[in-house]
Amino acid sequence: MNRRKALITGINGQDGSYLAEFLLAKDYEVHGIVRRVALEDPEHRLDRILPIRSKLALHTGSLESLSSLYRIVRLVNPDECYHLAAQSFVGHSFEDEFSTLNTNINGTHNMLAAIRDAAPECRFYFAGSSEMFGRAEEVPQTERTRFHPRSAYGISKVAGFELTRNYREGYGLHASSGLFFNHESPRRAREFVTRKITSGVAAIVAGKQKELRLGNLEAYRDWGYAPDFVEAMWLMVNRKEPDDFVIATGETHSVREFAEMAFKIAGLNYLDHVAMDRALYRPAEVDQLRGDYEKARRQLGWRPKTSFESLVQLMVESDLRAAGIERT
Ligand code: G4F
Repeated sequence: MNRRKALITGINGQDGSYLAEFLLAKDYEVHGIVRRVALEDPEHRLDRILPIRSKLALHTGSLESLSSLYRIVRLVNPDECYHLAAQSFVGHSFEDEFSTLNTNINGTHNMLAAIRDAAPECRFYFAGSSEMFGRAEEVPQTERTRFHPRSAYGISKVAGFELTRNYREGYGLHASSGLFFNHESPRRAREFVTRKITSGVAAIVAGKQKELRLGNLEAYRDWGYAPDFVEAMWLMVNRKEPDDFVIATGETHSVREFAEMAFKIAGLNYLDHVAMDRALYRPAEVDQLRGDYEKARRQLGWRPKTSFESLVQLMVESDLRAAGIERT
């Protein structure tokens, strides 16, 4: 039997790399779209997929270019497409609203149009975000909670979500969106607060850094473990009917709690090292996110497997190891 073919945008991101490993383990033929500059500098730009690179088929293309995406989709003729690529750092979206909106909205639109025209039987997954709820009017947030995004990033994800829904309803595409709450791992980029904290802890233990400057410590997030979450993408795509699902842990913790626990795991008191920096506050903050994954539990049989404590621990330990600190 022919192997099923999956095409992933953002394959070298945290989620893309875990998803590629997940699909390879299921014997998929895995294709990824990367920028040309990434192939020229794979050690740095393809770092997360270097161990599996020989098992992947990589294609150069740009989300901004419908024709390049159309060409790749026609060539690969995938059974499943996971659209994960985006400008995903909310903080940066305040500095450059225009490129965030352009890349994220047009990128999603171009992918959907390429699939519709070149491979209409291909099943499509869109990486939606809990940032779409923004100043949420209810806690926990469900698939029925109204969107009130608080950043260009959140707005771009609402637009991508609506485009995906419209291609499903208008053109009959098997297109689903995951409303993913924050999901972290040792592969998280250091600009996001969890990894900034755990890599900061390791640098402090290694004596390379004295303090860690953070912004709003009172923001609450529903933090899960990325490898648990990518499985939900696959479950959605392989469901008979396309639909949208909240994927979350159902627990919420503050940035302060994350920092306190991360420092404690390394035997330190966060109060001795964390400095608050007003410059790191966002012009509009999302104060509290907590997702209700009941629909995913009932209809996909999905549930998170990794607790908040285990997540913080595995991230701290990974950064300590990377800093050359062996613990007993
Ligand atoms: O780690 P963050 O930058 O993640 P954020 O903004 O919640 O977004 C992440 O999760 C979304 C899912 O809901 C994704 F869609 C999105 O792509 C991304 O992966 O910030 C978390 C919180 C914020 O409230 C921020 O204000 O941490 C607060 N924070 C406090 N100090 C900080 C810092 N965030 C960062 N990045 N750096 C700080 O120093």
